[in-house]
Amino acid sequence: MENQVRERSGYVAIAGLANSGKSALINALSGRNISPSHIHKGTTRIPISSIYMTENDQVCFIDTPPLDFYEDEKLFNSVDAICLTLNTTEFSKQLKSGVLQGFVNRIRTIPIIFVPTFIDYFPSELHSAFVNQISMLVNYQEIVPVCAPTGQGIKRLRKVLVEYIPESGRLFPDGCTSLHSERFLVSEQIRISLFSVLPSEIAATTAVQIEEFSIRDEKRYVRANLHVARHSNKGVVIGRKGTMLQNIADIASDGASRMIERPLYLDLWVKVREAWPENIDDLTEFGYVC
Ligand SMILES: Nc1nc2c(ncn2[C@@H]2O[C@H](COP(=O)(O)OP(=O)(O)OP(=O)(O)O)[C@@H](O)[C@H]2O)c(=O)[nH]1
Ligand SMILES: [Mg+2]
Repeated sequence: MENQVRERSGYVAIAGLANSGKSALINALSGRNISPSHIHKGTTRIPISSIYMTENDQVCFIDTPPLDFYEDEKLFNSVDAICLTLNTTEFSKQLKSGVLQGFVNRIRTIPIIFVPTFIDYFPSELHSAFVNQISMLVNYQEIVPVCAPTGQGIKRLRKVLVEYIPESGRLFPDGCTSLHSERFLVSEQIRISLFSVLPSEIAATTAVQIEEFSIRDEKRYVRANLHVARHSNKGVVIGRKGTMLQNIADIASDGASRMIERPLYLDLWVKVREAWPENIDDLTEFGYVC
């Protein structure tokens, strides 16, 4: 009898405290630079998805904002498995964190895979000590230590996660890379570029709002406003003779055109929306609150 190939398709959420390597992990697991990853705490503000596909398996990974600030219980209870990242450079503090323990206690029906991150800070002999400590404290499903930026442990983690995905027909069409619109993904690419060139406190308080998303001369044309939270930040984002803004546009259009596989022209404007991160109407307008 012929061996039937089993197809799996489903969802894995990535949860964890601020700066525990969630976004670096989704980028490594899905093989694409989709979610801004930066040392600033709270870089991820909205869940973002990235789909990994092989001939037989499809996994939609969902990166989430840090549990310290936000927990979308509905989302975490609707996935097939959760990767819970634990920054090993703050290992004891994170393990004892009330936020983390509360999360593990609340999520009772979804398998949790513990993922100690930043293991490149420690010699390999110590990695099993992290595994032992976690397994003494919680009723765990699996523990897979990783270093997302170098790719260490990523193959093994993918293999482990796929086992938690149910057998089913393919949920996502071939070639589909994310559940988000191209427009949203381009705005996140612009955010990634802000973090790579601006001081992090300015990048983190600059909202990207796309005003026009059209096709012109067979190119994707994107006009976007960068809303800074202070008047004094405007000059920094523009830079001397516009060099900083040009730099942001170059990095963002390079990343975005690779992502959407089409040439892209990016027209960026800097506006001031004084103290927007403290204003609920502004947060809603910029898509950070539903
Ligand atoms: N050395 C090392 N750096 C890492 C590792 N994982 C992530 N980083 C870096 O740590 C910083 C924070 O990583 P993120 O992926 O943004 O962390 P996060 O959990 O998504 O952060 P928030 O969205 O703010 O909650 C970034 O500069 C990453 O490049 C790792 O395993 N080793
Ligand atoms: Mg993040």
